[in-house]
Amino acid sequence: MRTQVLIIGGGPSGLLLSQLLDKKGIDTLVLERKTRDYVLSRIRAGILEQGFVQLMREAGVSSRMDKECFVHDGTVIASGEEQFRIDFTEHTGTPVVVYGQTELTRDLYDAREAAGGKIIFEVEGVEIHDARTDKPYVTFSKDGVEQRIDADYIAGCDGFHGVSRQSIPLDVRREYEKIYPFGWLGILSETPPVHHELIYSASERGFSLCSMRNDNLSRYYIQCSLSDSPSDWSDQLFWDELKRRMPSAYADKLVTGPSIEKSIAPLRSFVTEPMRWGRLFLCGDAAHIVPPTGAKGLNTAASDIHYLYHGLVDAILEGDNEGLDRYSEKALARIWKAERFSWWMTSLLHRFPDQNDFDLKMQGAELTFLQSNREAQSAMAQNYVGLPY
Ligand code: FAS
Ligand code: PHB
Repeated sequence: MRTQVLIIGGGPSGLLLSQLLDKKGIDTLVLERKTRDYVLSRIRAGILEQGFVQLMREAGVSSRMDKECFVHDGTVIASGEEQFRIDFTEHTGTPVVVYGQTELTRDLYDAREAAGGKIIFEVEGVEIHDARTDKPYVTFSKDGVEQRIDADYIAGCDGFHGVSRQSIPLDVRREYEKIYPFGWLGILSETPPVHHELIYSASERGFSLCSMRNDNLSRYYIQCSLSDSPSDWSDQLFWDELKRRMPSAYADKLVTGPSIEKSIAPLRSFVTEPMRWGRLFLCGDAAHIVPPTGAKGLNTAASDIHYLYHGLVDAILEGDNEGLDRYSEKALARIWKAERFSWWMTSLLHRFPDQNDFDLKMQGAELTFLQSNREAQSAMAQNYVGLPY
């Protein structure tokens, strides 16, 4: 088999790239380790920057999102009983969109199927060969049969635990990592959101976040210990702890109900450089991870896809390689700004086990400065709605 662009990974990065290239008449093939249902069972991101929304529109996959999404002009930041609002639209002219990653991935799968896109599920043992030549190829097995696909380019969209990043030699890769000493316990409940916008709360008991997916599907998170497991947290224990970590004005009107999903995500900051190795290009979580506090994970995958999509179109249709030659440099420039913002939001709102009284005073002063300074709020808003591509 042969294709122009082989995409490893059928998550949002791989599917969006495949759909965008297909609309330009460029042949792609997606290799996915799991089943479609498994991919869609993972509950992840919820906030989209306008850049992501524009890419979904350009890909012709935005009609359900445009109909069903929420548009948020701001967010609440709370500390104990104190709370204030950051107005994104006032500071930047741009809102954010609330539309679950699960739904946009479903829309992308439906679009690929409608377009006759080639996706091979449940592949095993994917290996990348000759990435440094102009004839790269991939081998893998499917239903026990060894297969090979030759390509002009390979996009590694296979997430943090994928094979693509590992295919770049260790003496070429430079990796940067910070592991946070806590996780996020998240639940999904068929209950009305406690507030019409998100509420990021810092409390002496730890961080919490109130988010949503629609008028009757809420997403809540609390900071938890890395030694916790979801089974340690009954629904009642979760609801009681969440209420302790938000202003009582919201806790008193929180509608609780049975969790329909409960999981713990570890928090890390991670970047690998470079994001290109010959004709292999890394995108999204395959190249970088952020703590979800700044809602940047999925949105940095989008800017990678933007740069790679335009680079591949210019190279394949015009013979102009500048976009591909500058891909890693341009993608990393924006990624590091998102890493900084995600680290800053996480440091601002979480309790760290090794914090001393001075550290707590610094955290409190940072929050008070953000609450009282218009320029600080403008800087936070610019980062949250998404810095330019
Ligand atoms: P993904 O990991 O989504 O997709 C990679 C795909 O490649 C997967 O389907 C995988 O099965 C496949 N794959 C892996 N290895 C393969 C191989 N060898 N061969 C073939 N296929 C292979 N971001 C936010 O903004 N907010 C959040 O709240 C948030 N919560 C998260 C919670 C968790 C538990 C995780 C892990 C991430 C979370 N993220 C969040 C970040 C998340 O949304 C990612 O940024 C987003 O999924 C990135 O998409 P992809 O780059 O497509 O990677
Ligand atoms: C979510 O709705 O899942 C969500 C929202 C904002 C974040 C992280 C997760 O910062």
